[in-house]
Amino acid sequence: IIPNKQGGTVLERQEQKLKPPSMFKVVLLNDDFTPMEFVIMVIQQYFNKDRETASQIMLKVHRDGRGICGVFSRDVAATKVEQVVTHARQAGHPLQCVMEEA
Ligand code: NFA
Repeated sequence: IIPNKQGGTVLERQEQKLKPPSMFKVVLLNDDFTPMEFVIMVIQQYFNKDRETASQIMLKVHRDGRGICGVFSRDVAATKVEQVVTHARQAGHPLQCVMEEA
């Protein structure tokens, strides 16, 4: 909206300067206590992976300390983190799940 010399306004087309939405990796972190089977089930349930893929991701986390379960929009990533952490705490496991900008 731009003022004109008659005291009114004119509407001018906005520049299209919208950035694509940021994407976020959802990462599982290793610990010494959460059972491997529990981690495999979590990856299958919350990240839609088959058992083979879930097992590979779990072993990667176990060996390297961390592993990516998926890349999502900010809202979806935050929801996954909350769901995984809530499920783990309810089961009494210290499993950590975090999000980071991709
Ligand atoms: N390190 C855990 C164990 O030996 C397994 C684990 C894997 C935990 C991936 C957290 C994430 N029981």
